[in-house]
Amino acid sequence: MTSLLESITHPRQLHGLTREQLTELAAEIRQRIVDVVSHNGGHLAPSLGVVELTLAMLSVFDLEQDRLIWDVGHQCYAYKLLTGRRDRFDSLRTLGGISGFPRRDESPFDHFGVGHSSTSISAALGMAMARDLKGERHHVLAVIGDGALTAGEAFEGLNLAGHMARRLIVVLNDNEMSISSNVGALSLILSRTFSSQWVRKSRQEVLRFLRSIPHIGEKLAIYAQRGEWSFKSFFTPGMLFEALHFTYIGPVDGHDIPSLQKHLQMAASVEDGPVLLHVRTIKGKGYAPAENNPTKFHGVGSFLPETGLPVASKKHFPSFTQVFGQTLVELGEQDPSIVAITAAMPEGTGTSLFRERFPERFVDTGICEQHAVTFAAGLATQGFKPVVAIYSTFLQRSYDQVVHDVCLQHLPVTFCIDRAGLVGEDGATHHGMFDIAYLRPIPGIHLLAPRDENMLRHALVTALSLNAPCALRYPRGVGFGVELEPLHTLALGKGEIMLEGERIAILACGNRVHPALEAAVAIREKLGFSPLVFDPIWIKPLPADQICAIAQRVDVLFFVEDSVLAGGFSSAVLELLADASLLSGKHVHRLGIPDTFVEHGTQLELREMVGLRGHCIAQSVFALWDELAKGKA
Ligand SMILES: Cc1ncc(C[n+]2csc(CCOP(=O)(O)OP(=O)(O)O)c2C)c(N)n1
Repeated sequence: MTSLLESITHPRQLHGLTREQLTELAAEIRQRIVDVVSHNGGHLAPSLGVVELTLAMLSVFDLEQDRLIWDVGHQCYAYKLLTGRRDRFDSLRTLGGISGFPRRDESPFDHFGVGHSSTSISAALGMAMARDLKGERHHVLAVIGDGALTAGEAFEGLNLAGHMARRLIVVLNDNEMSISSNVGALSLILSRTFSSQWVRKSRQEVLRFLRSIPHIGEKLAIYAQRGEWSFKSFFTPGMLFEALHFTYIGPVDGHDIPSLQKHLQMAASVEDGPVLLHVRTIKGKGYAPAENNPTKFHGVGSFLPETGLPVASKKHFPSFTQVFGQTLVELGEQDPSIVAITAAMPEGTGTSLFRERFPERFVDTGICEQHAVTFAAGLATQGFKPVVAIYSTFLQRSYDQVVHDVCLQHLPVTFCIDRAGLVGEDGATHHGMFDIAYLRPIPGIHLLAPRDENMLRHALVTALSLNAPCALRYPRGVGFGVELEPLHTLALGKGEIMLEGERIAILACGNRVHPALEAAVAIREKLGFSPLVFDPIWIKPLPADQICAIAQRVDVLFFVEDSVLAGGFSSAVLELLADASLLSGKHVHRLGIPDTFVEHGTQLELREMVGLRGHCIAQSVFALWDELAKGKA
């Protein structure tokens, strides 16, 4: 049997398909998504949930004219399959393959690049204004999840959209889930439903009542009848959006293609301002393991498609995240002032363990990194010890809050920055490359880069003992399998010589210390002497005395960091040494992330690419050593 999906070469072909054909296509798309994600990993449940919505939008709108922005973009797999990337879909999230998120440089149908949440309404409104200024007529759509709608930026977008009153369609993809269950008062409003029978009955009663008012009654009834949806909005979540000057349509069954098409057309017909189309979907729809456990299947590694069980992994050791989560619980047992805070990532950050043990001292703020930080600052003013666990890339959102609300007021907030460094398959939007560079200049902050799981535990207990702002950064993935020691605090601003040596010093930070030690073995074998390997442990305050002493002992300084070179750890050390006039005559070589956005691939591939693996470090040392030898010859 020929596949319908294989016959789609342009999304406009969907306009001519029957209801049955679209339903058949939905099944084929689901199958293809499950097949590919079971190999490559990816955002399965979000993508499965919007298959019908994607088909309906593509069959109603002309995406060569109209603009469509997916919020976060992790749900775009069906869209990619239907907009020219079917043949490359097997390469999803792999090195050199297509991205897991929409990207403007990947397809003309990807109208806006995304990865971080809650940007869609703002971007769509900008596009709507541009359209109007240019005198064009196309539609602009933003598709935003109920999780993404919890963020401030989404509300800022709604607020201005209601004020500007431009033609704009916001499709709310409501599956009652963020990664975990959605949180906040908004989610309670969204789940407010009344049976349509109840709405119809009430509608008739209200109309009868309005008509009975002398003189103006008939007019009032006409206003009330203006649209069933706007009437319904009094009794449904629409109240909120109507108050923001949106026309509210819905809720609509997000798996009923004809109904979606009808309501999308209705939304497209509204001329006088923005519309919010409320669509109810089931996360993971059509694949039982994902429907049954949408949190686990939000983002997954490889799994067996028949069962949904993970493919046996080579993971031998617990991840940094798990070690952090367990240690936080251990510390929470001893110290009732510890409060754990996450911004919609309880599982991802390991704070779900704390939530289970101390529900009253755990807060999931929703996708609200800015609020999470200021909220923590508030707790800290009252004698609590908030631990804010946020991925490096998402903490970028709360930079001002870290500066203004925490550090400027010297508040003891501990930032646990997971996914620091190259994260792998999620790619450019998700690498935690910048945290050292953006935190280092803030007065009063302490910054630790634990090299392994043991040091992560010590770093956490140290941070909580400081009574000052402190951040610790640690990477995605498994640790190095070191034996866990009893917890102890670390001496402030003291690093550790990991290996004594001569001539060359390798200053490696965080998760690059063990690979540097690996490189040192190869260097000793090949060059006949051992380099010195130093772990600063602290990026701020730097172990200045130790670093200056090392610089006086060797001629070659080698730096290794899983971070941008611009403003990162090596920059900090070079500033220190330049200020101390200790750089003259030194040969300096820096390994880290160059001044470019790094694409997607496995963590190993990407680390290899930028030269951060043990053997790459050794190769770089050999290359420099050869060059120096040539220079002397
Ligand atoms: C600023 C930011 N914080 C956190 C995330 C991580 N994240 C990705 S998807 C997601 C949940 C989104 O929920 P929703 O918008 O409802 O979409 P769904 O996955 O349920 O379809 C989160 C928290 C992110 N992408 N961006």
